[in-house]
Amino acid sequence: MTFEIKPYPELWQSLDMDVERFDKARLMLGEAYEKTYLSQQNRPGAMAYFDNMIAEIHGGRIKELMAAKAEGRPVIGTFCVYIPEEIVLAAGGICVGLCGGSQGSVPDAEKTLPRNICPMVKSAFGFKAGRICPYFQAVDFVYGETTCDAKKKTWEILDKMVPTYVMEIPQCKNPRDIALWNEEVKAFKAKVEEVAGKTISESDLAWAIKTMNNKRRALQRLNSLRHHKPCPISGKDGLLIEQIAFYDEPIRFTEKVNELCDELEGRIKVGEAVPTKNATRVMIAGTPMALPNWKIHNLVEGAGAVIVNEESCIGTRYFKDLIDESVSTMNEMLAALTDRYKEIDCSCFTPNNERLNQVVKEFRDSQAHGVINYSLQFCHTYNIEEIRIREACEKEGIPYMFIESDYSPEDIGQLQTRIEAFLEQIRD
Ligand code: BJ8
Repeated sequence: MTFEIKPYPELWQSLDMDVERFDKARLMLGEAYEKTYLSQQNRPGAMAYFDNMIAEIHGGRIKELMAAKAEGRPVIGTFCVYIPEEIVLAAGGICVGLCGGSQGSVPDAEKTLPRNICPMVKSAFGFKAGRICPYFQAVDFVYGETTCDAKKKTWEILDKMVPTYVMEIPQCKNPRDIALWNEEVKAFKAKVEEVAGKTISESDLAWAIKTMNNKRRALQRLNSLRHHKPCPISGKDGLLIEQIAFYDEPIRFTEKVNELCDELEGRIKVGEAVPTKNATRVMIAGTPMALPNWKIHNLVEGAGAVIVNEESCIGTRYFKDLIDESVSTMNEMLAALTDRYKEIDCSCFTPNNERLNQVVKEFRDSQAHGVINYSLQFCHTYNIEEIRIREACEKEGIPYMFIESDYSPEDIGQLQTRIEAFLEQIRD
């Protein structure tokens, strides 16, 4: 049976979308999904839930968002894992990730933005400019951040189309920077409370912290199962779940990830492997791969290897750290949030030595044969940090390869050749 992303033209019309164009994009995404995902052999049965999430990505989940809005619960779009979702959840709201991973919306952005900036920023902006993303149409407002230049200047332009607020994320982690950040977290809470028409209580926030910690624990569990040799699930499926984490309802998502983990534990007991017992194992490090950016995973796994870890914000940077649940006053909890979020080792910080150690640690934990460090084109901070990641890998004797790419298919042939040569070199 052919996979289909379900059409909801009336819903899209009510969201003021370009329905005709979006419907074409829906068909293309469905085809790409079928080709990339449903062609895989020996997938865990519990992936059916995540397949259905994709089938309903432009309908079922949007209806849930609209139902929440009808109850007065805010829906807030974000672009970075530094924005504390716990606060949105505590106010009864929903947080959705709006990072763009599609080439289809880039030309819409290039009508306004410069061409030589990050494709993730262009793709996200293009979704709004072209009215071709129901999530963008559904949000009450978006909350950007000052992580990189491309993002922070784009917010000024995006604000003309959707109310855009900005959290100032410092670029260093000295005590005065953390104090500023803590103030920004408080300001975010005030904004969310204003929109929700509700004051967040201590018990609301404690519940949200627990809920998000549970979600992160489930993702940590999945990640450590992927580290098992042989690996019980493909990297494409692992990445898909990490991408869906930014759209799905957190409690349901946690349950479904844990169900999948139960199944994977069963697979490990009987030695079931994806794709094969001796598959070459690759770890990815670098910039996030937003839905539907499956380019590198497709190439690596298409060559018979398996990806066993993503050191990325759509990956371990999102879930490796938990929030201290032992504190109980509002100020303590906000400080605990700031404390946990500052552990995210994005390349926008200087210095960012923690990331060097983290890449080496994840390489060892995941029992990978080599690291592919991936940066989106024009991402200056990750591109320059590549030098130090390469040096750290060389020092530890870790086989290493760097890829800079965008969302277009133009470099696929060249990347395939390079990836195959790398896999050949690191094979057991
Ligand atoms: S914490 S990685 S989600 S900023 S790739 S848009 S940095 S030019 S995505 Fe990111 Fe937050 Fe950091 Fe993570 Fe700019 Fe680079 Fe593009 Fe980027």
